[in-house]
This record gives sequence, structure tokens and C-alpha cells, in this order.
Amino acid sequence: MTTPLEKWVDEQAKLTRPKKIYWCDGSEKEAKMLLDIGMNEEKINGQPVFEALNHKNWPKAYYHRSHPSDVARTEQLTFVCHKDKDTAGPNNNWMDPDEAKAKMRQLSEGCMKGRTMYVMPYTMGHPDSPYSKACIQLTDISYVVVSMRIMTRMGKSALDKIGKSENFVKGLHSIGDLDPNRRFIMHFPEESFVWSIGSGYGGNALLGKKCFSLRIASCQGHKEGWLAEHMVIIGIEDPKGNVTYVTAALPSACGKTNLAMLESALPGYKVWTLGDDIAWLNVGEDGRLWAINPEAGLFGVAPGTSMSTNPNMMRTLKADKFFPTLFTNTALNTDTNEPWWEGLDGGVPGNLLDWQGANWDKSKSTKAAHPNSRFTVSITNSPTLSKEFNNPKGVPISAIILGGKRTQLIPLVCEAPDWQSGVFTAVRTGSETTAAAAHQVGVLRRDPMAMLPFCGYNMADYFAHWLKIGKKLTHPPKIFSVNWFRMDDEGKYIWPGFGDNIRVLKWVIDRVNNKVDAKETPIGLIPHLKDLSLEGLNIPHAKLARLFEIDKDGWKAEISDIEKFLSQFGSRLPEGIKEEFKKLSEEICI
Ligand code: GTP
Ligand code: SPV
Ligand code: MN
Repeated sequence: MTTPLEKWVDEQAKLTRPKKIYWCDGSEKEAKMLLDIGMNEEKINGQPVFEALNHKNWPKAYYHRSHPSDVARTEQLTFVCHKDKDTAGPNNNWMDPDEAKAKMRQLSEGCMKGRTMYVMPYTMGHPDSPYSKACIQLTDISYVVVSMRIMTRMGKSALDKIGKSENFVKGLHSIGDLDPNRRFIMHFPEESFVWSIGSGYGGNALLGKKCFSLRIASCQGHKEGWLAEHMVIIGIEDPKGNVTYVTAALPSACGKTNLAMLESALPGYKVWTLGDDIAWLNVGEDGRLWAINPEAGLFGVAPGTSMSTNPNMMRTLKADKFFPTLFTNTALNTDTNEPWWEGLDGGVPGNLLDWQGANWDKSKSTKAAHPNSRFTVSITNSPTLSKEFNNPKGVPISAIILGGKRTQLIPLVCEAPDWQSGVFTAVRTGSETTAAAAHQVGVLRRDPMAMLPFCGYNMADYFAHWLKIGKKLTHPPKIFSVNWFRMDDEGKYIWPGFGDNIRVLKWVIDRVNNKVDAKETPIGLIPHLKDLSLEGLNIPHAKLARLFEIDKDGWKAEISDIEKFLSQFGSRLPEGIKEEFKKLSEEICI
């Protein structure tokens, strides 16, 4: 008897026509075999998929260069295919599911000819967790398999979880011919199915990540009463040893990985890592919000990572533990065969190949590493890994932090007085765009809950879902906004950021634990400066004040921008959000 899984794999093979089908077991031995295949057989753009790096200094490291047209998520080629357009909402590109499938069938016909189809069984979340999901992804490129082995829990436990059931998440991926005109990332939420062709990069190709764990999972959460969020999960330990669990939503390339691995600048405080990108949030029987990280690895931005900004990440990358660690589109030091990127410790090496493999000319202003070059490494390599990481129940959350990259206006930290106003704070969050997606960098866009590119359904319904979850929580987390990126008149960041962000986290947990008061302002509650632990920091008082300054004219412009954003959702916008918008407008305009 063939199982539904076998039947599905067989159907996809009939369409894509690989020369061979290989079922992955997720073992280290298999990863070694795939690296060999990637170094010796498979090619991208005429080059081997992998190169071994200097294993003396980077014990498990391998290098990968993606196609130059394929270096970031492509939001314009990403579609969510609900039956009707309104369910997808103004926040998604939409295509009718039948039309999308016809298009994809045409592009996929024979696309794996001469290649191997790898069948990857994996779970998102610990297999024993009631919140985890069993998934299958098919792909035709070793890089994706090796990456998925790092990012998910791959192997037999997933197959056992699926068994004879039809109830598994499906992903069909082919690198195709890498022609951007034939590149699509299509989501079919009704069937928990993702179909992606023409890209081998990150969130376009590792379908367990953004495609499933956010776009599809957000739809599942909407139906089933939970939340799939673009959030870090950390435990903050105080000098007495008490740990407070917090999540933080920041848009792509705005500091989540750095926050998740933070090395505290305050003695006695410590941050424990549970996740750096995605959190699934469930309402517990105790009326608290519980978080699990569905992922098992870190897919982080390389540029800017160093012993001074993120020492724990450097230790993670150099750990002689999980096999392997990947570096994608960084530069390459040809004297030492080590990866290199802008911001790494030490000087600029004499001989570098840039991320496209050309000799890098220092005198030119181009970057040697692509700004969205990344590492892929197991979270279990991290010296700060929380002992709760594998707890199937997850951890109870006391605070939710939201933020973005705002060089003006938004204060360093601000608390919402209650859940509804907190949800509105999340809804109105804006951020200046980064290199994580292929679009113009540095433009302000609204990015509610850092989910604009990842919410798989109409965001108005998503806001309503957040409000509804709040009603189910008898002990809701407090909600805060943060902004590490406010600049002075010279265009320099005022706040030192990184390890010093613990000073803000300390205030957050002091508020959670009712240790300090806060100052009321029209936009929410801000710290009394005396309650921020600023010892050892050398910021003049006037500059500090600037971090909390409320510029009323700036806020008036902000409000009209928020109004414009919200108007897209028309009558679908929930009453609670309209009420909060009205309150903020009145507070600012009096
Ligand atoms: P994704 O993986 O795309 O979701 O990104 P992320 O949110 O995990 O961002 P990450 O931590 O990788 O940081 C992105 C960029 O922001 C890097 O260049 C960091 O050096 C920079 N960055 C992170 N934290 C801070 C901070 O506190 N202050 C400043 N000024 N820059 C920061
Ligand atoms: C992001 O862009 O938010 C990422 C990288 O974490 S990707 O996996 O490409 O989505
Ligand atoms: Mn991310």
C-alpha cells in the first residue's frame, strides 16, 4: 500500500522528471556526502555549489556563492493564492490558485531532468511538541538540503510523525534555470503547500522558513487560535538568577539575530537564546502566552558581525560542533581561505575575492561581501543556548517587543498601557527598508509586527486575530516598542546598540516585575532617565534626551502616513484599531 506521502512524491516526480529520487535521513554522514556532491558534481552558474573553507580557524565551514541575480527574497515574485483576493489582502501579491498551479506546472515540467530529487522529511518545532508540524520538502540542489538540515529537525522523527497521514506540510522546490522571469514563490494556504521555482536563496528556497513557518503557519494559526510571528525568543536572567522570557519582532536585517545572542554590557545580566527569527505563540491553559521556536538553526546577516558587535555569534560560527556551517555570498580571503565581510575584526585582507568571485579592488567603493550575505549555523552551537530550547511546551512570555529601523522620531523604548494599544503600536510600526529583500534600501514603509512580507492573509483580519488572542490571555505579556537606530544631526546613531541594548531590556523586565514607574506621554509610557542603567556609557544628557524627544510635527506627519496605510484595509479594519488610531491622533493634535 502506498502512503499519501509516497503518492504525493511520486506525482511530483512525474511532473519534474528527476533522474533519481533520494530520501534524506538528516544524518551527518549524509550531509558530508551532499557536500561532496556540491563540491564535485553539482554546479550553479558554472561554479561548484560548495567550497571547503579553512577548517583550522572555522572548523565546520563551507562556502557557497548564489547566482548574482539571486541574493535576497524577491517579494514581487512571491504570491499567496487564496481562493479570493480579499482573503490575501492588500499586503500580499495574489493569484487565483488554479491559474497559479497551471503556471507552475508549465514551469516545472521536466525541471529536474538529469538531476536528483531530494525528499526531505522535517519537523518545524521539536517533534514531541504539541505545537510542532511535520513537513516534506522536495528540492533538486544540495545547498538547500544541507541548509535545511541545519535550519530544521530533519529525519526519521518527521517521517514517524507523518506516518500514513495526509496531514503534512508540502514544499516543492526546484532551482530551475535561475532566470528571474521564471522565478515564483507560490503559497497555497488551503492545502499547506508551497511551490517555489527559479531561486536557490534563503527564504525563497528553504521552504520551512518564511514560506511555511510564517506565511502558511499564520493562516493555520488564524484558523486554530495561535500566532506565527517574525520574532526572536530570549530569556533575560537578572543578577538573582530569575529568568524572564521575552519575544521581539523586528523587520528583516533590523537586529533580531544580534538581540538573540546579546552579550550583556551590564554585570550580572545574561541573555539566553531560544530563537532569532520565528516564534509560534500559543495561549496556555494558564492564560499566559507560550512561545516555541520552530527552527533549529540561525540564518544570519554576516556583514557587521564581529567580536565587538556579536561575540557570541562569532563563537557560534567557529564552534567545532554541528556539521556543517555555511557562508553564502560573503567575500573570500584567498591568502587564508577564510570567509570575510565588512565589519569583521582585523583589517581588510590584502587578497579578496568579492561575493561574485572576482578579485576585489579596495580602491573602488563596492562591497566585497554582499550586504545580504549570510551564515547558516546550528543554534546548538551557540554558547548562550537556553536550556529550555528543546522544551516541547516552549517558554511563557512576559513581554513582547516591537521595533524597526527609524533614524528619526521613534523613541528608544516605549511601553503600551494595555494589550489593545500595544497591538496598535505593533500595527503602526514602520521601518526603513534593508538589503534583506530585493528592493530600494532606506525607504520608510509600514511593517506591522515586522510581518508585512510574511503574513499569509489579509492583515486587517490578522490585527483582529491579535486582539482576539489578547482577550483569551488572563496574563497577557506587556507590549513595548524599541528603536536602536535614532540618529543625531551628524547622521550618527545616538544609541550604542548591541550589548548595550541590555540596558533597555533591563527596563522592560523591571516594568514587567513592577520594579519601576514610567512617564506618561501621548505615545505611551517612557522611562524616567534615573531608571535606565546607564553606568559606563558616555552619552551627553542632551543626546539622551533626544532619544525620548517627542516631535509633535513629526508625529503629525507620522499619523497621516499611518492613516494612509490603514485606509487600504477599508471596512475590514477592526474597531479596536480604529479606536486606538483616534486616541493617538487626538493626543498628538491637542
Ligand atoms: P534577518 O535575518 O534578515 O531577519 O535580520 P535580523 O533582524 O536578524 O538582523 P541582524 O541581527 O542580522 O542585524 C542586521 C544588521 O543590523 C547588521 O548589520 C547589524 O550589525 C545591525 N544591528 C543589529 N543590532 C544593532 C544595534 O543594536 N544597533 C545598530 N546600530 N545596528 C545593529
Ligand atoms: C529575512 O529576510 O527576514 C530572513 C532571511 O530571515 S530569509 O530567510 O531570506 O527570509
Ligand atoms: Mn528574518
